[in-house]
This record gives sequence, structure tokens and C-alpha cells, in this order.
Amino acid sequence: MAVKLSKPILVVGISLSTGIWLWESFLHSVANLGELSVIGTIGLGAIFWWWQNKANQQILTSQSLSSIDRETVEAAIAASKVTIDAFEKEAPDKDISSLKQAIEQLPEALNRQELQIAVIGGKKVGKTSLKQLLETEDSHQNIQLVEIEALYNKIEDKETAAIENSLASDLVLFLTNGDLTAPELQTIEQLKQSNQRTILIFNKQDRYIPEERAFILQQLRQRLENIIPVEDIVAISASPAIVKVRKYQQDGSLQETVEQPVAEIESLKSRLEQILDRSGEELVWATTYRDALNLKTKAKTILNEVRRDRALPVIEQYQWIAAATAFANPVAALDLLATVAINAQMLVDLSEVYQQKFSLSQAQTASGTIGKLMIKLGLVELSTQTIGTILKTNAVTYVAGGAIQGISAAYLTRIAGLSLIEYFQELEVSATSGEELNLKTLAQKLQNIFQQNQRAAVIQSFVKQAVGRLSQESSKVQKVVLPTHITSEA
Ligand SMILES: Nc1nc2c(ncn2[C@@H]2O[C@H](COP(=O)(O)OP(=O)(O)OP(=O)(O)O)[C@@H](O)[C@H]2O)c(=O)[nH]1
Ligand SMILES: [Mg+2]
Repeated sequence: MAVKLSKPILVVGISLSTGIWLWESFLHSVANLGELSVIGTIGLGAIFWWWQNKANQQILTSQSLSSIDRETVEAAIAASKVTIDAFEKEAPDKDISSLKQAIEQLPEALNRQELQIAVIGGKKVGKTSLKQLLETEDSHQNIQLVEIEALYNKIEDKETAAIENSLASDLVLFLTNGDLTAPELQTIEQLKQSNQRTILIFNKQDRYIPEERAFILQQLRQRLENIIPVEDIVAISASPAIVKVRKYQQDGSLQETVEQPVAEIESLKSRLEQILDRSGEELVWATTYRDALNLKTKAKTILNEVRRDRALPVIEQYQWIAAATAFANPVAALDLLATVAINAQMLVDLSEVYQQKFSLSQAQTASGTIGKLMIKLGLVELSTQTIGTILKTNAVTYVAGGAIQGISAAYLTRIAGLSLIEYFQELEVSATSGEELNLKTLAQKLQNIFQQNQRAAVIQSFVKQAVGRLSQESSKVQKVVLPTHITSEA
């Protein structure tokens, strides 16, 4: 059996050479009557023991991380239901019957007896060979093996579908033919992150001499130390290549024959047997858990689209209010501009859309905080500068006093509003309303949104739109000459 063969050559090598070295240093120490060396030797031994122990502990953690108990799955199903119910209440006109039906079926799916095993890997790694072999040799009635289309074919949709199909299965057999490539490692990490149990199979080991096989297996186990437990990394030959055998005949002539070696998959079979016997139920739980999360993500994505459609007009409304205010009463200080831009009522309205329901006083505190954050991040200064430059380079005669402030206030309102959308979108649908803002997350969102909106084309078209607005405004307030080619399209 290949598992037995896998006595890690590298470790044997290290232990052997460490042993010889320790022995030599021991002799040396005795010869030099160095008590210290003996202590040193013991010390080194202790370090070596500690290092080995540490490695074992790491393997244990990686194993325990992947087990999901029944309660966790039930909680995940309940959380998905909350999201779907919230969705139904908020957007009764949207048809989400398929999501509802799927979530209703999950509790029952927890007791499923049939298992699906996905065979995956790059092109020509031996997926079909292994699947066929297991199907002829395996006695389990309730197991279905599925070959997933080869990965790394450079077609993104196919790649995504392959991973989705793998995650919909209860167990993954990932095939590789030697050391891992970066994309292979990435897939394995992705499966691990999604709580998918994976057995890593080094196939076509017949192409290497025994020492090399053990070395490759050892390397794989080392590289995947924190991702896959050692026992779940095995070496096989699903369909070994024929070998030529040369024999000298009695008459001295050379006879060449070909032999077909038998497949070697014992290591995999015994590991599979163990997993299915001991953890079959847990595999089903984990799949149901992934399904629950998946449904929740789907529901939340559509719900967020609905909410965004409601939130954008709110931002739009407050951005023009801010523009008009700052335009009519141009302020010199940047912090005042931030105050105009971050209207507390906008926060109340947006929080309402996202079922967070800020009170006005909560919103006032939050708007002050956001204003300060925007100043601290340099967003206020940067946007007034950019907008000023755009206005100057496009102005025919002069730009009305207050135009920079007006447009900047509108722009900052927009940035703050869009960032809040991003921020609220990530909150749990069931989260209690009116929670304090997490400033670190919010700052991150502000910076991202600001960067996206700083692209020349985006900001130019915003300025154009704002100038149009302000020229309407200005007819009420004062006579103003605005750059003709900016206003022409507005
Ligand atoms: N030497 C050797 N060759 C193997 C082994 N397993 C599979 N092969 C060969 O590898 C080639 C591909 O095998 P398949 O089983 O078709 O691989 P696959 O991953 O299903 O290939 P695609 O579905 O086309 O991506 C065939 O020529 C097999 O004979 C093995 O253990 N050793
Ligand atoms: Mg195939």
C-alpha cells in the first residue's frame, strides 16, 4: 500500500543526519569532557522534539477547523431564512419562490444518506481513469462519483461552474501529477475556505522511482501542512503505463516483453473507507452548511440591488441640497464644507432603506464623525482641488464664487452616501438596528468609493451635471457666467 511506502524520506534523512551529528558531537564532547556539550545536545534534542510536536499540533488544528456540527448548520439555515423572510417583506413584488423552496428543503437535506464525490483537477491528470476504477471496485451503494470538467482551461465561467459543482458535492478528490502549481494551490485553498473536505491525490506515481515518489508525497504534505491533514494526502497510480521487460534467454538472446502493471489505489481506498465510515454524516452537514450560506448570499445580493435602487435617489436628493446650500453661502473652511455635505437627515433616510433605523441624534453624531473622517483622509481637500482645476481649465470667463464649494459639497455628499450604501450592504440582514458605525470599515469604504470616483471621466461628468444644476440655482440667487461648453450638454 502506497501509504506505508510513504515513510518520509526527507524526515528520515534529516533524523539520520541529525542523529549522526548528535552522536559525533556527543563523542566529541566526551573526548573534550564538555558537560556543556552534553547539555547542549540534550537541548538540541529538545528543540527537535518541540519542532516535531509543533508540526503535529498544526496538523491537528487544520483538521479540527473543518468539522461543522449540526447546530452550526441549523443556525446557518435559520440565518438564511431570516434574510429571505426580510426580503419577502421588503420587496413583495419580487419572485423569490425558488429561494424559498430551496431553504425549506435544507433541514431535511441534513439527513441525506447518499453522498456525492467530485473528482477534480487539471487536464489529463487521470480523473476518468480513477473514477472508473473506483466505480468497478467500490462496493458502496449510496455513493455517486462525478467527474468535474478539467480545471485551468482559461475560461472563467467554466472554472466557476467547476468550483460550484465541487462545493455542491460532499467530498472532493483533487488530482495532481506531482508538485503543485500555483493555480492548483489556489483551488485547494479556496475549497478549504469554503469548508469543503478535500483528499489530495498524487496520481501517476508510477512515473517516478520509489524514492522520488516518497519525496514528492512528503513535499505535498509539507506544502499543505495547514490546509489538508497528512492522512488526506495520498499517492496512487490509477492507470499505470505499460513497462518493457527485457530478459536474457538461455541462448543468450535478449527478449523484450511488455507488462501492464496493476493500478495502485489502496492508499486512497482505505482512506476513503475511513472517512465514509466515520465522517459521512459530517460531510453531509458541511454541504448543507455551504448550501445555506449560498442561498443567503443569493438572497442578500438581490435584496441589496432592490435597496440600492431605493437609496440612490436619496443620495441624489441630498447631494443637490448640499450643492445649493454651499453655493448660496460659500464657506472658506474645509471642515464647514464637510458639515454641509454630510447631512444627518440623509443618514436617517439611508439607514431606513437598510433597515438600520438611525435616530436623528444618532445620525447627527454619525454625520459629524463621517465629516471628520473625510477631512482626516484628505478627501475634502483633494476633491475641492480637483473640482477647482476642472472648473478653471474649462471656464471661459470666471466661475461664480461658491461654485467650487457647491459642486464639492454635492460630490462629497455623493461619496459619503455611496460609501454608506457599501457599508450597510455588508451588514447582516438580521443585525440589530441603529448599531454604532464601525469607523475602520467605513473609512475603508470611503477610500474605495473615493478612488473609484476620482477617475477623470467620472469626476468630469459629475462636474458637468452639477454645473447644470447650479446654473438653474444661480438664476435664483445671482447672475453668474458659467463655462459654455460645460453647460452645453447639461
Ligand atoms: N502513467 C500513468 N498514466 C496515467 C495514470 N492515470 C491516468 N493516466 C493516463 O493519463 C491520461 C489521461 O487520463 P484520463 O483518466 O483520461 O484523465 P482525465 O483527467 O480524465 O483527462 P481529461 O478529462 O481529458 O481532462 C491517459 O492517457 C491515462 O492513461 C497513471 O496512474 N499513470
Ligand atoms: Mg476525463
